[in-house]
Amino acid sequence: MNTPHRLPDSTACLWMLKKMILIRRFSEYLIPIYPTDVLETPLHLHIGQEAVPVGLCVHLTDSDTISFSHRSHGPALAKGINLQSLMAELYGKITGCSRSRGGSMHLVEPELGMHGSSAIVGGGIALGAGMALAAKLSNADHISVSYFGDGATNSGIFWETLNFSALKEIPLLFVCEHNHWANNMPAHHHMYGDPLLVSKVFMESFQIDGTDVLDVYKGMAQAVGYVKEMKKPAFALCKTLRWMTHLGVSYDETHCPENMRQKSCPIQKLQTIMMSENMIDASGIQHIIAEVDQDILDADTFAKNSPFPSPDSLMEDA
Ligand SMILES: Cc1ncc(C[n+]2csc(CCOP(=O)(O)OP(=O)(O)O)c2C)c(N)n1
Repeated sequence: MNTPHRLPDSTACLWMLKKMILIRRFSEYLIPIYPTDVLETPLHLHIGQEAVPVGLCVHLTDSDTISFSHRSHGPALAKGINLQSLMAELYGKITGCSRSRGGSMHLVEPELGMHGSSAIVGGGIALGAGMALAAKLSNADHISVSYFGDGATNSGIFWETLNFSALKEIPLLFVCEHNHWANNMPAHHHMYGDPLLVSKVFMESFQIDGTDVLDVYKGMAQAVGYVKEMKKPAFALCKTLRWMTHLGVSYDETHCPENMRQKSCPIQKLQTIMMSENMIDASGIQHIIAEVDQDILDADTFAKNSPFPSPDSLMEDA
């Protein structure tokens, strides 16, 4: 946990608090909707894991690119995806960010560096590397982020991309959101040791407490700063907890019961520190929640009122 004198300024703290609340409230909003089957997509929620994408994205510019995986809402919202086009995509509407073709696992917003992701575990890692290579070849200043879960570290593409990016010195930040589970398989069943031990052979590596947004803020400042300055790859391992079952909207009471969730809640941790530093009070927090909830309601109305794609458009983009 950061000591107060290392706190980011109040603008950064407020930004991070708002983004984490947005990811949390957006996810919670979907919980009762999902079982009614009006959403045309599976859902992999980010509840409890908000600190990782938020503590990362606070350091990224709109030009920095990012690829992520099936668990996409956290990084997409942290990077700034339009809430209405995200909601419409979940409803399978033509106004969705992928024009209804992608669903939750394929969120795009090119203007903000989200050019595409992959639901194939590990697939997004290579997309991130491609974007980093493009940045290098065009002498651009921006960097690329490959954002993935611990389950992706046993895929061949992970190792290939570590090797390729170190060899070619591309500006790529690997961010492993290590929530200890790949579907229903615990990490020690599919992972030999800790990916950080191995990544250190290839590149500069950072270990981060992914349940504490201030630790993510600090670690990512170093990791992002390194990639931007050295124009070389780096690796950030963020250990966090998966509060939900792998898929869907149930809390994983077996592996992450209520007391564990309370102790590890990244939003509670930041709120407590900000309140003790007089950066915000209880009514300020309520105000943020009310604003965020209104935005979510507006997005829901927009999505519901949007049309489905017409059958004639089936082969468009094919
Ligand atoms: C190549 C491939 N194998 C299997 C799957 C099925 N699958 C979807 S998500 C998942 C677990 C991924 O775990 P992790 O990468 O740790 O991400 P998390 O769900 O924990 O965020 C699996 C096995 C898939 N989509 N792609």
